Amino acid sequence: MVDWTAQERSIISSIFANMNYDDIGPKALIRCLIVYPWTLRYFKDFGDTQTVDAIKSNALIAKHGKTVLHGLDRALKNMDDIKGTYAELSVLHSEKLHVDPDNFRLLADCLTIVVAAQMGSKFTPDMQAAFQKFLSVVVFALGRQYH
Ligand code: HNI
Repeated sequence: MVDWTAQERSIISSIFANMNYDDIGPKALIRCLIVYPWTLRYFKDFGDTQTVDAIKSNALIAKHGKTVLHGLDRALKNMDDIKGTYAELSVLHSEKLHVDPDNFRLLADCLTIVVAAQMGSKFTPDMQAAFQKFLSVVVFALGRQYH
């Protein structure tokens, strides 16, 4: 069980409250696929992902980016039981999708970078600390089924 301070809870809620999911979700996934091209292997059924431009304009990828970000909502709403919340999603990613769990961290890092770029100087070190702690717990919970 992870302990959250009142300040961490408030920072994490405020970051998500001010987030445009439809913008940030696609940007984070697209960045992940471009920066770490081996992550594309899981998206073979998503149409054209041959070039950077194709990835950027791929509607299925954009839609999936929104799905992933909305997936984080579940953790946000259940911060005291993120592990339990993601038990099923962890099984799906390991047993059905066979996603290498190292990739969760890569996507989480891309999300941090996209949020930082969006927020600029408002993304203070303590905000980054709380946000990355939250994402680390998510990454751990999603990878739990693999351990
Ligand atoms: Ni992920 C499906 C959430 C990381 C590849 N993923 C989902 C779904 C959610 C989700 C929600 C939809 C499940 C359903 O249909 O019931 N994924 C998350 C979250 C993270 C994450 C919260 C981490 C922050 N997924 C990743 C990563 C990869 C990934 C890093 C691969 C690099 N996910 C997939 C694939 C699917 C998927 C592939 C199935 C998509 C489809 O529609 O076929």
